Amino acid sequence: MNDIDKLKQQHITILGLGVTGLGIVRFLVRHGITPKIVDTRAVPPGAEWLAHNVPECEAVFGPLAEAALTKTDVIIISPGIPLYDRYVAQAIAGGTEVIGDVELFARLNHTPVVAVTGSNGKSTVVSLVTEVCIEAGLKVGLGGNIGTSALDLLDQDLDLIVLELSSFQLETTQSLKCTSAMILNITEDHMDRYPDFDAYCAAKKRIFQQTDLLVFNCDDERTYQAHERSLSVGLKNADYCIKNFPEGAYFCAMDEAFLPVNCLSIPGKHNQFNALSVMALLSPFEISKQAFEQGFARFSGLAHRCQLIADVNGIKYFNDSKATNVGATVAALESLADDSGKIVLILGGDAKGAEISPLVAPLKKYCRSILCFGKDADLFVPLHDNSVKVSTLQEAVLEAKKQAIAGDIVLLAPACASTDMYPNYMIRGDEFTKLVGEL
Ligand code: UMA
Ligand code: ADP
Repeated sequence: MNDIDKLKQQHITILGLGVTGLGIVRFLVRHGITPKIVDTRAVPPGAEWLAHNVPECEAVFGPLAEAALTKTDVIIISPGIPLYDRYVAQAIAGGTEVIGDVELFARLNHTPVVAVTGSNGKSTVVSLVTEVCIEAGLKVGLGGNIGTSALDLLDQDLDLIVLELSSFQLETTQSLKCTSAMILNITEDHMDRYPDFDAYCAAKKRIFQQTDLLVFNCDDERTYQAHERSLSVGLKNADYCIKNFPEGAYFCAMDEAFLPVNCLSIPGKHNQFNALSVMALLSPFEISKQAFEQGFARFSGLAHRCQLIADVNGIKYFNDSKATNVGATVAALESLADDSGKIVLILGGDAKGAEISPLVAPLKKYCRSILCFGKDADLFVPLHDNSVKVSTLQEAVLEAKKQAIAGDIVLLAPACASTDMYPNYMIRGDEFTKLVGEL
């Protein structure tokens, strides 16, 4: 009996009706399975779609009670809900199997997979992998945490599937077989979800459970696991690294110069690391140098990631609203700063319980001043001699204009999630762009 036939004989509950839940409903319904749907929100994002398209599904919305998750064989859980949730834990203890959408995908998939996790850079790396594959003429599908349900890729005719995986998704995944997989880096994030940093790292390591080629960051030992086939990536001294030659700096693979670094359009050292990661991840596939060169040149970066949005009177404004943790903010400061003390940094929001001390040295070195807003503004204020607390992003932008002088950079890289004040980081970044446009 194949996995779909097995599912047809089981009682299935989908827990969560956001992007993931909807992907699961669509997939199951396509295969003739009618699941029960549960979400703790009174009106989850997918409620209207469900009522219009699959009204026959039993749906229970509102605070979870014991009854909602009992008498079910399998719960397919969304990543926003932790396994330690009281009612989920009770179901597991009672013998119910709990899996994620990526696990269901993995059980059914036969297409080669390249998978990427890490605290920062996932979306950029998987997008660049995809861009290079398209240049190489491959039929490639991109999904996972980047926003498309992995299950939506299953019924397509593809040569390769590229998955961005979050630690939340990996917690409920065990059957994923990857041709190559990488943990880009691990710095503190989501400390409001995990009991400690080790638990967060352990969730990320699950990406390597059945991987043929393991790729790791040579400067971050937590990204490594002993394995018979592995490749290291780093700016220096790695299997994939940058070397200087008389004619300039080159991306190198196993000591061989491959492409000049200046063929990459996206700026900053962290993006050079990302490009090297793409080369290592795609090494099992036969992809021409020309495809890499064109992909690297054409990819102009994703919005809200260290994006130059304006130059007003010699002051450059960068939107890095996707810097939702400390590691990303440090990377932005290190990438953008040519000289010390020329950055006016806007930060704050929901710090998600993170340890913020790694910001102290880079803030001191690179920032003229810091403007702090949002729920955790008071955490950041003491980190710099010249800090100002503001109540809105608008106030922050006006204050930044006063403080910055020609040649400076004003950078929104909040080191925090946006959800205390905005629906998501994109809307925060869009508002910043609009406010800067009004200066
Ligand atoms: N929620 C409830 N009750 C429920 C179900 C969810 O309150 O019954 C809450 C969650 O706690 C969370 C929110 O609703 O705050 C969304 O949760 P979800 O699991 O329904 O999320 P989806 O809409 O399915 O989106 C998820 C990922 N979201 C999370 O992991 C929180 C999306 O990543 C991802 O793009 C999508 O699946 C497709 O794979 C977002 C994200 O923030 C962008 N990811 C985190 C990150 O990148 O740092 C991990
Ligand atoms: P993710 O999907 O992991 O959140 P993104 O590519 O969306 O990654 O980038 C998120 C943030 O991390 C942005 O602020 C970006 O500038 C920064 N970033 C990108 N690549 C790296 C990297 N290799 N190391 C550290 N920070 C990075």
